[in-house]
Amino acid sequence: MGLFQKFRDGLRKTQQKLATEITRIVTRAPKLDADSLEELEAVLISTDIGIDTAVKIVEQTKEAARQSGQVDVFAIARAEIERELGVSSHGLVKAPTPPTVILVAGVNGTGKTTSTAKLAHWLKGQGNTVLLAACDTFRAAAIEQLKIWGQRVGCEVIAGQYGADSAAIAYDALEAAINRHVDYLIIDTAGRLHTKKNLMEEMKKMHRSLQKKVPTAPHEILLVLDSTTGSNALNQAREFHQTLGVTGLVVTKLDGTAKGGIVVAIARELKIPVKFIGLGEQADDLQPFDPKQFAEALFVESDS
Ligand SMILES: Nc1nc2c(ncn2[C@@H]2O[C@H](COP(=O)(O)OP(=O)(O)OP(=O)(O)O)[C@@H](O)[C@H]2O)c(=O)[nH]1
Ligand SMILES: [Mg+2]
Repeated sequence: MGLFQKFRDGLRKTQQKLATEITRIVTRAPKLDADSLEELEAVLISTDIGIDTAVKIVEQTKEAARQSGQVDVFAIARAEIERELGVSSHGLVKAPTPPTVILVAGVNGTGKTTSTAKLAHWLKGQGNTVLLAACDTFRAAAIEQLKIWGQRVGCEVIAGQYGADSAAIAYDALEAAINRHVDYLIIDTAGRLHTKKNLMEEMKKMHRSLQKKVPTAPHEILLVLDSTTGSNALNQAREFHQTLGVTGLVVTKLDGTAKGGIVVAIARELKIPVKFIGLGEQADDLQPFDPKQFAEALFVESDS
């Protein structure tokens, strides 16, 4: 399956909702009267795209209708989304000398462990060697979960005991990554609420521990956000960013929601690049984020 088709399939719930509703509004009132424009705004907002973006799309639609009477709402929306998300996609940072160290953070259940494994799978597909570190020593079965994923995607997992100091395991894993000359080390961490000070301190400790070994590590701090949690995801991101200095976002579970517009709201509000999106539960369901493809997958009239 091509990359774009993956995007299309994963975002189908949001796309179908938009296509159905926009088509209904435009068909009923091609000249787009005030009521229709209001309805259009409500539909856009219902996908969590954010009020500012919804208003901009509606304003442009109104202007286009005034000028020509012929309006392609989909094209207007695509252009606006692309403009807001920025033209270029942001790849992963690469350390000048390997290993590139990626720390994966987020609240409970957002998809950290699966995204860690999917990212390893993707990096391997690009010809890299990858080592995983099981630094969630807290949740029952978290270590086994990562080990199973490790087998699935063909990556070794460095792990310790439950209850062990996650910073010490991160340090050992980095040492192992250096000794084995791997290209990437990806560190899975325990789910933590952004409001819990001691848990956020633990993240910082992990960070310092890595820096003792490699001063520039971690090279990426990826925050995993669950798209189905709406504005909560935004609040989480703000707090994590303040404490940790997040370098990129992974927005997961977009396949399970009709509120995929949240990606736009997140990117605009936080100014942190969305680097990957999760579009399913399989190893190859994590895709590098591409603003143009995203806009095209979301706003398309027919379901071809
Ligand atoms: N449909 C779908 N499910 C996902 C996606 N990403 C993760 N999941 C599912 O979400 C659930 C939680 O994923 P985990 O990776 O265990 O989440 P976590 O953040 O590591 O959870 P904790 O370690 O408990 O904090 C699992 O059932 C995953 O299969 C996605 O992009 N799409
Ligand atoms: Mg986990």
